[in-house]
Amino acid sequence: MKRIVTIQDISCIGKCSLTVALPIISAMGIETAILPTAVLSTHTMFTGFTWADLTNQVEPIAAHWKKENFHFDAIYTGYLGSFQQIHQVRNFFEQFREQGTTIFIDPVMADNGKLYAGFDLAFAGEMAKLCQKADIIVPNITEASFLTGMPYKETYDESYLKEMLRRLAGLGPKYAVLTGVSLSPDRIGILGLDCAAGEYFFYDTVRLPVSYHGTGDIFSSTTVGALMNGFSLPDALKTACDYTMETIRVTVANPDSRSYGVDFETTMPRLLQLIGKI
Ligand code: PXL
Repeated sequence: MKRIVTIQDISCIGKCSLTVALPIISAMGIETAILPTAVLSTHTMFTGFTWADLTNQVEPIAAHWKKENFHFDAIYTGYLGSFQQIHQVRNFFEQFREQGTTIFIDPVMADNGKLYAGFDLAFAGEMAKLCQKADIIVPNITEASFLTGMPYKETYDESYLKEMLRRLAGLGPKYAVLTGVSLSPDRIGILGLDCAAGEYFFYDTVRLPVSYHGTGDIFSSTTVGALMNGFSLPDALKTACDYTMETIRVTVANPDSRSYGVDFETTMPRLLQLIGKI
């Protein structure tokens, strides 16, 4: 069985980060080790959340794993809490990257034109440097604007997105993928670039006029799970778009759904169908 490790926070309630990555990637038949960077009572869109920083645990945990000779087929990073944690993640890559290890960075820090609470431009600059180490990066357009210094635009065309991807490629990853790309009001999807080949790939699906927290983490987790199941990157991204959209659709239709996240638990069987497990 393949094993990945995902490095991000635990938001105890809120259906994002590790409470999404662990069930989704495990359900896809991949052993999912976790390296929690912080424990929060909820994600940061609630007011009054608690925060216990685990920065001082990252290095001892990595050292123990090294001693036990654990190997990972992929390292997937999401929400990181500080500058220092970016440095720790860089060291982690150096310690655990082997031939064939996929390094997948979701540079979670911003959306809708704004940085999330607690992040600043210095953090974005450091995240941009970390992207050099990645096989795949999956920023949304806001994150990509902070990573590249390009102005954020609410309305844009394909040439803006392609320019953004070329600048992301300049950071040094093998593949850059823009998420949440919408080239017409009722469609949403991804535009990716194979940086060495200079080839773009695109996929989109129906867009519903709603927005939920944690959908980016569902998208990234599904992409990593599909890659580990042998899917090509474009096919893994297509699976992630379809599963995320289906989950949003089911959540909107459920009168009892929670406002703080989507019902990925309900749509898990659909995910297993999409990857051909059932
Ligand atoms: O879904 C991304 C995410 C992860 N973890 C925490 C967050 C967010 C987004 O705001 O607050 C703690």
